[in-house]
Amino acid sequence: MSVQETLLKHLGKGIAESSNEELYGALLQMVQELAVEKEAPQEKKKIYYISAEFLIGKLLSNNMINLGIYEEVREILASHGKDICEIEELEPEPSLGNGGLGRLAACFLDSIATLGMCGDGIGLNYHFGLFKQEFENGLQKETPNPWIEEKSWLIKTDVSYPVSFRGLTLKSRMYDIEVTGYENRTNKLHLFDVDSVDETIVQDGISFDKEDIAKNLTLFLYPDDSDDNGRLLRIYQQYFMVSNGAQLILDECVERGSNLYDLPDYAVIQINDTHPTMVIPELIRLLNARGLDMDEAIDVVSRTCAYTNHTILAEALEKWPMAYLKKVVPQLVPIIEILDDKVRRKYTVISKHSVSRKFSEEYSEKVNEYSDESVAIIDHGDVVHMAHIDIHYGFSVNGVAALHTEILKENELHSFYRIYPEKFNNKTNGITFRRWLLYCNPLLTRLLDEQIGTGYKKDAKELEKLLEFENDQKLLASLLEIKNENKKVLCDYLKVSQGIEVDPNSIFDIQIKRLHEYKRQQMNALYVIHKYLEIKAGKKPNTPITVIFGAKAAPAYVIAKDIIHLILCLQEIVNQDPDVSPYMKVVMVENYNVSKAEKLIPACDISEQISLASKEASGTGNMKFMLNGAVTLGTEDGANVEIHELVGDDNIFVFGAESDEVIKHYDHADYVSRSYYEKDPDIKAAIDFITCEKMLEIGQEENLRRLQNELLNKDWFMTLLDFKAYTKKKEEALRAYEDRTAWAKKMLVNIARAGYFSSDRTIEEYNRDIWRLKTDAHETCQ
Ligand code: 26Y
Repeated sequence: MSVQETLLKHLGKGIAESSNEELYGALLQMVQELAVEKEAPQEKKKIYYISAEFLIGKLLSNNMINLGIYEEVREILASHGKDICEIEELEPEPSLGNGGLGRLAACFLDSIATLGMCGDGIGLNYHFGLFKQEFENGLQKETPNPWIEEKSWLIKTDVSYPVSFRGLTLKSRMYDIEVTGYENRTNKLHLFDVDSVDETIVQDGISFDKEDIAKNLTLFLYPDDSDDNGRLLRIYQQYFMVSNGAQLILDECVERGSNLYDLPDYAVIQINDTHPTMVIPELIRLLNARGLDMDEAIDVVSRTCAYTNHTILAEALEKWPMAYLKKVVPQLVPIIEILDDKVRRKYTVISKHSVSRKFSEEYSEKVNEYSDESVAIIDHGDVVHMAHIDIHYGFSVNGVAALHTEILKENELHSFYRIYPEKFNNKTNGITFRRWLLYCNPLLTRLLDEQIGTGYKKDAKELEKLLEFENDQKLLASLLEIKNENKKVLCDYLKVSQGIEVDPNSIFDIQIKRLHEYKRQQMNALYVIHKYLEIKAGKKPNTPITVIFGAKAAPAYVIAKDIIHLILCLQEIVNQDPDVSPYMKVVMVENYNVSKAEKLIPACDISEQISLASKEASGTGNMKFMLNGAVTLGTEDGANVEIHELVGDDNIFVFGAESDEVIKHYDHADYVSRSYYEKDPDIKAAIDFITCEKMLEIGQEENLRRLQNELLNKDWFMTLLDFKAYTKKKEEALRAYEDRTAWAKKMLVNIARAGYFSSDRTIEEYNRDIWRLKTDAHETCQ
């Protein structure tokens, strides 16, 4: 049956006579059916990607692209007077993640299926995704963000497992979402839920009864990116996820022929940060129950699990007090104690005899330098260090960008690296080009198709073919034209959605990511103040600039919310000031999410990646911007370092202290922000402005004073250290923009070199070094 016939079958009436809602429903059903048809046989060995977050974003268009029917559907609809974009708008966005880590998991699922690998995701079916952000009186307000409707991507299965907590056993329910690969197989995202969850217990914004686990277990995605509160519920969620995951994995592997002793031949489990770490003791417990003794079970699990670290921020490394675990999952406690005991014994043996078959003499001395404590699982305060379980009892530990992995090896996890150098490896993050180029930037996609052919869609490295055209004036002009078109589309959207008018001929400078002090949105805000004061003093820029922010702050993260307040106040002051607004505008996009990113990224000229060096593990927004022809203004942090290497000095604007210097400041505790304020009149003026009369007139004094005080007396992420270098580099970038041809060349080089950041490359490396699935010689189980 043709696409048109199938669509009509689901509609039951003509396209022109159908409403957009009816068309959306029919398309969803049709795509669902086509996806199921592409489910492929299970292979012997399978990758299970287990993650508390899968920030999948809207799926309709993405799936149609992967199934190869997007263009056809668009044309059919258009021929009946229907606009596919309007239909897309009807889909609610599943925001089942906080930010980078969750979006990475979604990109990885796309690439795993696209590369034809047998692999599923395992997570939780949160009824409300990351809170919806509204601005009210210049402050962030959080409201629930429902996404599950009558017609949805969720397929209810009859798979169910018992999961026991202390004094409470719940029966789970598994829902599946089809994961379509680009012109390849369909895999699954398994999301676990409980039927008893009750959405009516949510009251007054996003608050609810934290005690009633049967009703609240999968109600909400945890809205903190790194701060912790409501900790017990988080343990309930994590255990529920991993216990279901472990039971599913064991059942599936047995069905494929495993006798459980050979589990590593059937499964590899990638643990996405420490949130799913309890899968290790849970699998050991389940294997014990199925007849393996403790040592056998530990050995099997250790050869099955691999761990990815996404942060070096101490406050984001999960540590659970033993008392909490005893309260929620007492059955895991004896196992964790055994895991800790084994680690401690090993080191006692080594330190007593200074010999070991595994370690050379010199090596074991090195181990002695580090007290047993730094690698212990349960510390003297009876707190369990989740990452330590992963590192001792997993076979692989990877960081997410070259610099990040080096910092893990040399600093954060150095004592582990001394013990297990062979476990450590880097896997620089990547993004799926299907969503972040083909879908979000059709104009650029079409230009690339015409210029270099379509091979880059399967082999992203082919984007380098573009380099041949570096001096092709016509192509350079087209790149500028496309950027301009995308900027116009964004202008229209900003006008309609937020009532803000922006000049499409201004320079679009964009910083979109979670709000966190280490990401330094406050530094960008200080730049806005600096520029405002300059324009007020008569120093007008040649080309106007539009500074765009988008960010959600964790509800309990006070300073982050103060920074949002500062930006919203600046938006008002700058945009209302007739002396300034012709030259500069500020936009804080409300409720930043995946769908908004898809609109913002293709329209960007300057990509702000300004974290304090050493703090951003990788970043993935930086890659999305580069791929869409934005030029990075950034520090030598995370994957920016690799972007710099790939594009060369001429095609990126790099500034600021490097990670070694930053780490030294922390080691010596010698950074004093106030001294920068006192030394430099520009810094002083910008900081003083935060609480000037004009600001206090429109803003909240408490918030503004608290933020100013933080910057002056603490500034833990060294905003003032880099402020001067930042403004200088930004001015350089703004000047460079004036030479349109030279700028277009920078755009071209960025697009051409972005191939490395395809998540297909990342996943191939995971498979080559960690998962070792057979991808061509099909070894199936039946
Ligand atoms: C412990 C809990 C509160 C928590 C919840 C979410 C801790 C961390 C997170 C999320 C972390 C995260 O998103 N990390 C980001 O991962 C990306 C993918 O690897 C990186 O690109 C990015 O630099 C890193 O901040």
